Amino acid sequence: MKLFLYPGACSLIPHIALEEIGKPYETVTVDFATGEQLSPEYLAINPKGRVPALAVDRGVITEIPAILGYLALTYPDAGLAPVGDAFEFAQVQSFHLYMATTIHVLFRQISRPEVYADGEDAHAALKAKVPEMSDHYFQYIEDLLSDGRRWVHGDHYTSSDIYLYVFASYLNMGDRGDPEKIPHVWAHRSRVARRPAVVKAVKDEGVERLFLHGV
Ligand SMILES: N[C@@H](CCC(=O)N[C@@H](CS)C(=O)NCC(=O)O)C(=O)O
Repeated sequence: MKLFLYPGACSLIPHIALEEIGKPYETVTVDFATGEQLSPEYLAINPKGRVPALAVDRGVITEIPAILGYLALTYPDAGLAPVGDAFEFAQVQSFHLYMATTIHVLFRQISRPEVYADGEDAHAALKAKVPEMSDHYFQYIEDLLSDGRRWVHGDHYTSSDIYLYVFASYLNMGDRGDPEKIPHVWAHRSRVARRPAVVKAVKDEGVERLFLHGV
């Protein structure tokens, strides 16, 4: 397996999942600084011009929820999702999609405001709205964790925990929501950060400052 990533980007989620699985894989850095994600070579791999992309024996998989679902089904022994129970598996997919379609899309208003509107004033307005909506979207997860559960879905660590950990860590950037409003999410982040697979992937990407800060 070959994972196309950019250090510290959302591609860290499948990178951690691959570490948890423990099977051989390699990583390829797509250099956003030079716009490599839009190069003809990379667009031939992922025509969407984004990371992550996971190349496997049968082709390329894009979209984090799809990659995580593939890994969970292909390596059931890693326990990244309850693949033997359709209802519980749907809960994991539901959480992945919540992260992908709400929080991830919201944070893109900061990293890529130009895809939503033109002009400096519009970009400033898009960015200014993020902290309020981030607090709102994270509150749903805070409520979920406030019954004292250790992991997102209860007693078992799954890929949902990886997804949450990465996006909660982005709050360290200081421009997108208040960690103090979500103490259960923040404690959960520290639990995930103690896992050897997480530390390994974060260190391999050289992004300790954002992802291991304050854990
Ligand atoms: N829906 C996609 C989103 C992927 C995405 O937005 N990736 C960002 C990095 S976090 C990216 O490649 N950005 C490059 C760009 O927008 O040019 C997924 O879940 O995989």
